[in-house]
Amino acid sequence: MKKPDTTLYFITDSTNMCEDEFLYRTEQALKGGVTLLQIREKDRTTREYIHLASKVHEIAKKYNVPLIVDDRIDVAMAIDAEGVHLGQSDMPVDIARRILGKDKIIGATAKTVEQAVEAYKNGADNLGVGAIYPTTTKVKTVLTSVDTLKDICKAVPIPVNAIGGLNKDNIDVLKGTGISGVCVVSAIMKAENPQTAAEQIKQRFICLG
Ligand code: TZP
Ligand code: MG
Repeated sequence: MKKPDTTLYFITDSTNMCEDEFLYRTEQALKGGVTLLQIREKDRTTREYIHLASKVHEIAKKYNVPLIVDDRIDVAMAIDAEGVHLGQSDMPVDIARRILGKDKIIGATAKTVEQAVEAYKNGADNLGVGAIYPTTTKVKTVLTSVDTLKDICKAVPIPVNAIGGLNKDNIDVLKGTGISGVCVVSAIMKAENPQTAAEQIKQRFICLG
């Protein structure tokens, strides 16, 4: 469980979508080859988050894809998700590790080599680095250069994923950086066909070699 395949890490966003549409699109993405799934909800009550996360978890299990809960260790525990993702203002990785134990996946956001090394030393299993490009997804972030991404990949032995504004037509800049995969929200969530979008992004990433 501790070695997630982060090749195509899809992060969901239910903004402006009814539940059925959201779950349908999430399942389409899984059919398209998503290897790791994260539920990311910023405006939900705890009860709503648990409700939606447990539905997503049921779907993810059908495809044998681990589910990561963004920010909320309590929600992750409530639904027995496979892991959590923690940003720089969320619970520190070492505390989350102590609470969740060694078998859960803990991912962390890093924008500098220092943050990456600290997260790794504190027990993070994987890192998300970005934003590489400006994003239309609601998030407080700044741009991270491809050079910093490369330096982070060299500095830590855990999988590093690029994130932010990525789609099938702009990931070539990531060639040679040492990343293990890409994190994508809108390029899949808002695609006309989430399954095809997932297939194409995965294919393009694999072709980068
Ligand atoms: N962290 C940095 S950028 C981002 C997060 C959560 C959002 C990425 O979304 P998109 O739609 O793939 O640009
Ligand atoms: Mg967060």
